[in-house]
Amino acid sequence: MGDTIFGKIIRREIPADIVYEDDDVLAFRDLNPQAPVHLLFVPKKPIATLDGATPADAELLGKVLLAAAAYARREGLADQGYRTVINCNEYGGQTVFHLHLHLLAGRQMHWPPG
Ligand code: DGP
Repeated sequence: MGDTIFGKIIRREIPADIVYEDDDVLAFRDLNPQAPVHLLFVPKKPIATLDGATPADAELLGKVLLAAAAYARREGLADQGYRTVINCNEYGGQTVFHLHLHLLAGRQMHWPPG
């Protein structure tokens, strides 16, 4: 799997509204928000899909999840609550093949998702 738009954002080749960064994780606002807060947390290492993740990625995936949870707590989103989503491949609705965690907040979520 080649480079993606998220690789370009990570390398600052194209702009994004970045809200968080550490050595392993970048987070920025989704271009097409589905909630008042809609962020994407991405590992800087380009894993294409969750299906392509390996045990060697366990720590990194944990860092992505914990970065999102810490952000939500810091920004006061955790008490009301929020949703995290990882879409995988075609039926999962994945369109960008650089693994990313959606963080959606600021409105009531519904179940099941579409
Ligand atoms: P997914 O469908 O799970 O692969 O989610 C991809 C998301 O990425 C989708 O919600 C729209 C967002 N997106 C696509 N291109 C860009 C971009 O160039 N910049 C930003 N910030 N978000 C993008």
